[in-house]
Amino acid sequence: MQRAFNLAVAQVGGIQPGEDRKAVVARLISLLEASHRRGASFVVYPELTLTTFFPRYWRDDCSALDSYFEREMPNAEVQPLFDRAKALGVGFYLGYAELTPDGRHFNTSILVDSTGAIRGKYRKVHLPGHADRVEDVPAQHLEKRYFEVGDLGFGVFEVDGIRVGMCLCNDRRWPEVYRVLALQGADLVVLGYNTPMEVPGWREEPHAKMETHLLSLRAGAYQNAVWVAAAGKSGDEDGAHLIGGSAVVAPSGEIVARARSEGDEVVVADVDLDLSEPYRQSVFNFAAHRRPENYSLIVDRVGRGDPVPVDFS
Ligand code: CDV
Repeated sequence: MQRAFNLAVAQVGGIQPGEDRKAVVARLISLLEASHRRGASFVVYPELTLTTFFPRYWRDDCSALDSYFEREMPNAEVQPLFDRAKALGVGFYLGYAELTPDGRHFNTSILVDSTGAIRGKYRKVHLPGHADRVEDVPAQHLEKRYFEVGDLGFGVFEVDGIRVGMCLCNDRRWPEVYRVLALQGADLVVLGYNTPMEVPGWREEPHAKMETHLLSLRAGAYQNAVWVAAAGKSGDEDGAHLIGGSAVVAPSGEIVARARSEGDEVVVADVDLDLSEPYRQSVFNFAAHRRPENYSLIVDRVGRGDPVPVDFS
């Protein structure tokens, strides 16, 4: 890929429980083709793209949900997406539920280059929600029950000549994620999300759902001098409402492209990776200005605690 290229974010409208992989993959291919027609050489798909957002369902026996997981990638059902992308010379990011050969469950994403080769993998670290059943709510959010915390860290991968970092949904709200990726020279951070309006125990005004989503992307991009591209699963899913707002954000923190609907929609942005340079050479010149000796609390402490005494005598 050139330093300047067209980047597509493929927002996917709600996927209903009865919709099979074949139908979903057909939708993804049509979003891919629309992206390609608009000149895109890379497409970002959502988190858990291939099925409905199943962590909303309680099952006494977790293995009852194994049908929502992929045992290999690509597999026969997803192969047509890989084939079509390769034929068009388009790379992509895809989120899916991963079941490993030794029976581990992860919320995973991959980076695929324009030749169809998988160049990177990420397993979600910040799992939101809860592990126990919550009574009297329209939907559960059981990511802490159905997935293990990711064990691959935050990697940056070379994809068609550019450095790409990944994360998934709730990760986008944590500043440490972008900084760890930016410290490895990421030019672009890509992510997928499923953000339901109703999450048990999550108190936020309805208008703040979109605000905090976009704020997180913008802050991550600006404070780390990277491009950020985020694709959501959006709209109605089995009676639950997921926010839209799939977007591409420049290193200035400005949103340069954003979905208008809550359905299947391609958003294309004209990305120039070199627009990061002025920020990298001035305000966010990490080598010149960072003072990590003052940040040790970030890794030494997890939760909020008491102030650390300061000797100012
Ligand atoms: N899938 C997610 O990680 N969703 C979370 C919330 C809404 C539970 C998010 O941060 O969007």
